[in-house]
Amino acid sequence: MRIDIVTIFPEFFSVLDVSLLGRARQSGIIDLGVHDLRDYAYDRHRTVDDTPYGGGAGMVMRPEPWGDAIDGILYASEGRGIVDPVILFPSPAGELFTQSLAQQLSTEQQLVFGCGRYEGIDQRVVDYAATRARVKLVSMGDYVLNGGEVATMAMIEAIGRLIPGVIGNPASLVEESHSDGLLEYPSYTKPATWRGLAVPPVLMGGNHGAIAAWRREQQLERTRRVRPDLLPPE
Ligand code: JEK
Repeated sequence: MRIDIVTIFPEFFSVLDVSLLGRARQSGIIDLGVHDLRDYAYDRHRTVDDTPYGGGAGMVMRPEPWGDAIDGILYASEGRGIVDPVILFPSPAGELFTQSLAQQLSTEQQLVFGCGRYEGIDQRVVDYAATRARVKLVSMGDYVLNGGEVATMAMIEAIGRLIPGVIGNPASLVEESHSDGLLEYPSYTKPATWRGLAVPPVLMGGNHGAIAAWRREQQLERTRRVRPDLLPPE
């Protein structure tokens, strides 16, 4: 998968060199390009923001650098033989980013993330991008961040680990896909007793039916308690 990121904070994404995604990049499964929006600015001060038409607090990102950055990325994609890229704009006004969306996006050839800052990006950038590619506004959740970078990082991690060959143990993904959308059960490892706290005896007994039933009950209890919205109605 090819991933492009447009941002005024390109250094932010240096952490993608390490860990799981770092190995996926070295092995060629993920090809990452990080683009500094200021390289596409029109003035020597490399300005990317301006005051909002109609008034209001804060600044809005001007469309011109965005248009040129997007054009450049899509032109390079054509050269790479990429057919139908998806452009994602993290936004508090976007559709909620879910595991289901992560799964859908993990099968795409190319994802382009447009990371806004300030109060966001001139709407015409999104409208223009939609004339050139499939475009989605996506939100990490109902809280306000300072920009799209942290959301992009989380989305890349969630999507990246679903790409075959990226995650070390594919059995974990198989187990996840059978979890019925409930919260996970609690996990334990050695030692059997730690600071007076024992591992639940059922897990020490080797009765696989009893273990499966216990884990299921833990999942249901947890989900009822903290995330009843995840349970099917009735
Ligand atoms: C992209 C800029 C910052 C801050 C004004 C007024 C109510 C806020 C934009 N889940 C998520 N939360 N926040 C983001 C996100 C934030 C961003 C940008 C994503 C670009 N900002 C900012 C204040 C406001 N709004 C009405 C909400 C707008 C995000 C994601 N993904």
